[in-house]
Amino acid sequence: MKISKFIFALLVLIVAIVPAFPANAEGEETFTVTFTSSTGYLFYPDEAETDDSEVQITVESGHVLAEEDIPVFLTLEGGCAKLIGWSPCDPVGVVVDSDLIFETITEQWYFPVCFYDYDGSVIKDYYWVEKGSCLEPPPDPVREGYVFTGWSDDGYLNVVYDVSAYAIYSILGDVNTDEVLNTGDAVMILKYIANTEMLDKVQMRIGDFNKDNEVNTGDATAILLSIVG
Ligand SMILES: [Ca+2]
Ligand SMILES: [Ca+2]
Repeated sequence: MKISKFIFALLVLIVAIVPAFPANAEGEETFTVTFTSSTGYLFYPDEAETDDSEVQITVESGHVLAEEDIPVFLTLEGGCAKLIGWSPCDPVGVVVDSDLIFETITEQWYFPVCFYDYDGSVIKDYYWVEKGSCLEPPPDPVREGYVFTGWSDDGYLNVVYDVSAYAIYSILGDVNTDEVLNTGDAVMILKYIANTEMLDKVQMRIGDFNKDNEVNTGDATAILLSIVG
């Protein structure tokens, strides 16, 4: 008697629980497939664009996920990510037999690139640049009493990280590059004129102290006068 009561109670319990399982109109089981992203929005093209970072679809058990089931990824405003896959796997072709969650795998695809002068002022800001871009640097900046010799970072030639390129200058006349204008510079120029010292291309520009487009005794003299004066 006790056993039949138990069985009856069990049947009541089963009847109470069974409708709680998700089922569609035909009585088939359904599951929820969730797509989520921490780096952008997800949406379906035929629906209004949203700012959701998570979307869900409900499908029948056994449904095979197809391209049209996968939401489109859009990087967050001001962001820089590109979708490169899904975790734990590519959803396309997956047979749904339980609730599933797919999360975007993204990588940075846009990078800020900015050229600055020695004082931190912006010379040219390219803002967000696509990975792998090769950019033109801005024209050589001009600084009184100095010679522009290049940029601190040449990452703009193949952008794969955030690039902050600062203008590098040498003191005009400082051919021995000891960061001070001194008699050593004048001596080096005189040795160059006497063919006993070589100057490279950058040193030639630095050594043209009087800016007559050549390195000559006038530069050595002007440097010495500048030191004395
Ligand atoms: Ca020097
Ligand atoms: Ca000169």
